[in-house]
Amino acid sequence: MSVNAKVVIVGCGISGIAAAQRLVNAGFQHVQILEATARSGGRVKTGTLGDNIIEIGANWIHGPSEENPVFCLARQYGLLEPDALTPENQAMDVEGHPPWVPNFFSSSGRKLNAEDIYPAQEMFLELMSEVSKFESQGGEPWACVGDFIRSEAEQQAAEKWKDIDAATRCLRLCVISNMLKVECCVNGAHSMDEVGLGAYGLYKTLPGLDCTFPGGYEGLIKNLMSELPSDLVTYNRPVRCVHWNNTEKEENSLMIECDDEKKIAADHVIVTVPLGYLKKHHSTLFSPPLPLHKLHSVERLGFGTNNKIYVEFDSPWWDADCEVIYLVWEDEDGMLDQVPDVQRSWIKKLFGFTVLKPSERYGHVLCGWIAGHESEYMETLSEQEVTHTMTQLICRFTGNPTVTPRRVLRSQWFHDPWTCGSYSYPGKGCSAQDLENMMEPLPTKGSLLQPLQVLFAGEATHPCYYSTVHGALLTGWREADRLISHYSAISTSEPPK
Ligand code: 6YU
Repeated sequence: MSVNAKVVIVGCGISGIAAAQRLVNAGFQHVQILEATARSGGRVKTGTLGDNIIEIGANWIHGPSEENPVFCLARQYGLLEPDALTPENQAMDVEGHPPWVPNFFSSSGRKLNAEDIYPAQEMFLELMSEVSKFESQGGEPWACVGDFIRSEAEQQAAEKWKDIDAATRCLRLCVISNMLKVECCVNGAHSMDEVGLGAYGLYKTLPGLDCTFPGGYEGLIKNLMSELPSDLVTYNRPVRCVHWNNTEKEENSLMIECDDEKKIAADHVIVTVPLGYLKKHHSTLFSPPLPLHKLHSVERLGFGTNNKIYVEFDSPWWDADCEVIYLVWEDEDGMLDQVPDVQRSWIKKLFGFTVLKPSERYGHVLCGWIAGHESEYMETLSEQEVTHTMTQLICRFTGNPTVTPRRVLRSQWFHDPWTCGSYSYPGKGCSAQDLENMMEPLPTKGSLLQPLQVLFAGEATHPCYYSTVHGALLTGWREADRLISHYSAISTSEPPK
């Protein structure tokens, strides 16, 4: 098939790249990507800390197994370690919660006894797995995940832990606050009070124990880009407005206006801008504006911030087998995941660290995780202030006033003007229909206008793998396939010449 229609793709993240790859391979002759920044990859972004490769954006392949296209591509390009390729690794089903070896430290400078903590962790994980089931059942008892967890945990704590001493019971409730903060990071939400209880279960996990790219996630982008024509992407070319149903022009009803005033006529545009960007700029990005039902879904879906703070040390203060460190504040028995005074105590939102492994490769590097408005405030501080606060925090929790980080580096996704946060989650009142609305092309079905003018891809348009790289990639393929089927139908219905 050779198709002359002109397709413009807005954004060169994984979804835009995947759409372009599929269209070019199917014989589309005029495909162009317009990217606002000077690089490809969007939220797949690899950096360095000293000599170490670190991920500023996406970290893991979630569910690396046969059904995950990111896993299959990474395997094909030889980007994974042998461990990740084993059938045992692919078969492990951890439902989004890898069984990492934890260390717990408390705000009074003690390393906590894991046995005291496990009952709280176990209870929390059981409740989260109940949360996932509401979607299929309907009629949920609370509007948000936070309220459900708090009410159930309170009740169960009163029954199950009635005979244990008050200090241990209080500590376990503090652990639940910590677990809620972990979930804020996983979901990219400010608080679990903002995540819809009914819609939480829309997210589907894949089997496979999460793995990383030893040479960096961007290796995937580089490999995909090397298969595309080199002049396909125009960098530093932000799109200001997509004029659809443009009746002024005769040939194309679609015109893409860039920030530098350049105007590009096209037959189709695939918009892959992040939901955060869309929330902020939808009123100027589309003319005429988005239909109301689509706009309501843009508003209902959540898009929050999750940032990383990497910290490197000369020597470890955690156990050799430790994979994750949880920091438990002993004054947080109210099971809350938000701090009362963001400016003074933003650091309390950081749930802890994942440990970069193996240490032979990385040395002693931890990745701190912080979500929400506290994370957005952290972005406004200077590197020195962040380093100082991190140092104080670690000294306090280890009870060792001499522990000093060698280097610190943080991400700043909220203030990235082309992303405006990290990734999407289903907000309160969301349903599967909102994700359907997100992916619906314009003009909507039933219209007599030229079809498939504006198509939508990107992680926030996947019905069950939103917030992931594999979800984003699949949406790029989906929208390319929509156009491919459209043109195959036209070519087969044309009478022979
Ligand atoms: C994953 C992971 N991961 C951590 C952090 C972040 C994300 N994700 P892009 O934004 O890439 O591309 C759009 C482009 O458009 C971009 O280049 C812009 O510059 C451009 N653009 C914008 N405006 C424009 C304009 N006007 N004109 C022209 N161009 C414009 N995913 O699989 N594993 O470990 C993580 C993580 C800190 C920030 C992640 C992870 C999310 C992915 O990075 C993200 O989905 C995709 O890269 C998006 O690709 P895209 O093409 O759509 O947009 C159980 C359960 C609970 C439910 N949730 C669990 C999910 C867990 C998600 N976990 C994520 C965790 C981490 C740590």
